[in-house]
Amino acid sequence: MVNLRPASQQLCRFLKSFGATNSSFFDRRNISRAAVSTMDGDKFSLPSNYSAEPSVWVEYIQLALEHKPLNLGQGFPDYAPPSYVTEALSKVTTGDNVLLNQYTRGFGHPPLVNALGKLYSKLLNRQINPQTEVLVTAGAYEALFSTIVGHTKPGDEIIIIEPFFDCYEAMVRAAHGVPRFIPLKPKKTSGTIMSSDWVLDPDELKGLFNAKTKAIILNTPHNPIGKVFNLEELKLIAELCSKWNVMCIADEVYEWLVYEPFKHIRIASLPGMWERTITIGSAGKTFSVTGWKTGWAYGPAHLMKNLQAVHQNCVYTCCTPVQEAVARGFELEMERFDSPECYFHSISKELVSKRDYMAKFLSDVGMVPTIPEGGYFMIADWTALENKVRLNEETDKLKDYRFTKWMSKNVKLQGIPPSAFYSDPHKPLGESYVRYCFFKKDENLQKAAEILQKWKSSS
Ligand code: IK2
Repeated sequence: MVNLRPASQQLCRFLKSFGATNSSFFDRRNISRAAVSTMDGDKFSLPSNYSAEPSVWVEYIQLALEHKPLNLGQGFPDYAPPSYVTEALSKVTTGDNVLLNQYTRGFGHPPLVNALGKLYSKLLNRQINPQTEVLVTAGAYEALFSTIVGHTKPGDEIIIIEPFFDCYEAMVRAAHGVPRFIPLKPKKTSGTIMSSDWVLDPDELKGLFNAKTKAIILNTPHNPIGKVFNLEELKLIAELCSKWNVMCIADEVYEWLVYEPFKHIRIASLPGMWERTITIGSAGKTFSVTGWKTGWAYGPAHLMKNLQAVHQNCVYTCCTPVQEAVARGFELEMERFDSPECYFHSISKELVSKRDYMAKFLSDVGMVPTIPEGGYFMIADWTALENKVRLNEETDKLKDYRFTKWMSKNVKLQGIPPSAFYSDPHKPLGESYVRYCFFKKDENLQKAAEILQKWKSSS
């Protein structure tokens, strides 16, 4: 038997090697009482457009550190990324061109914006200007931030499709915007459920658009459902955006993670949509190097200039060697784009068997998974197992938080509670589910299957 080292233990060791302890990084008890007594009161309280609540990521990384479960929570692979990108990074930092270790152009390192411009010009069948229509950011996170903050005036309404990557709402509120939510709902709850079974009610969507609507945030392929929006769904969104003069913020970080026969359609490629769409991508997701935190946004210059204004006064310029290595990665992939070796095509082939393996082991223990058509997450309804979980041992209000915490501590398998991806009034819609990431070593997925089987058959 192979010596299995759960991903969470690797993460713990990794974080501890930098001095992280098992106590909360955000432990307010550590703040000196003397400091509090002279600086308390409203003057230094957090501005009301920010929330002091730790995000689900902060909370669940801490949970993993403390209880050392097999961690299928956060979205990253637990094995090595393609060697050509990591080798490129080490060559860049030690090579002859020492200036590659210094600041580069603020709106994006020239080789990277040129590579992105070339790639998306081909994919969108239009000439994209790398100087004015592409911006490199500190992860897709910063691309989202620069887009939302750069385009939201107080009172502007932003439509967010639920469940949603949790920072969307926080960023809209930070910009004094008003989030308007619409949930994807499953058409069925038993049998084989595909992510395409999760749909928007077209009338509900139409009813959200009005004169105050500034933007809609569209995430396809979707986290956490794995839905790949189809042409008909995208056409409706496009039609409403044109009718109400609304921009579309297209979060497409999983653009290369799509399982056959499904196809990712870039909404910016639909008639009339280039002019009103900012599309966001991530090197972390594209090359499986999430720790590199490099992303981008592209779109028409008249929309991009607002993002540049936010970026130049916040981040200004991103890590030069990482940008150079990512650019080299793109150059290689563009050369072999039409071959099956191209990572953009081979990655989904590699992941589909992991997806199917996870769907089977979750079903075998009585959970009801939604089979994703894209991305690397799977949600599953766990409520048939409720009688095996001592939910009353956990204090959280929401059941999926209680389920995932209890499982992490007692069964040693960690997932993410999907209610974190809903607005407050709609959180109950996520309570019956858990989200697992299947971009993990086969032996760790096998270990997860064994953990669940053993737990299921225990009395
Ligand atoms: N947009 C979406 C939809 C994402 O999923 C992510 C990364 N999320 O990964 C964490 C998880 O869900 O477990 C981002 C944006 C941010 O991407 P980046 O890492 O490039 O900032």
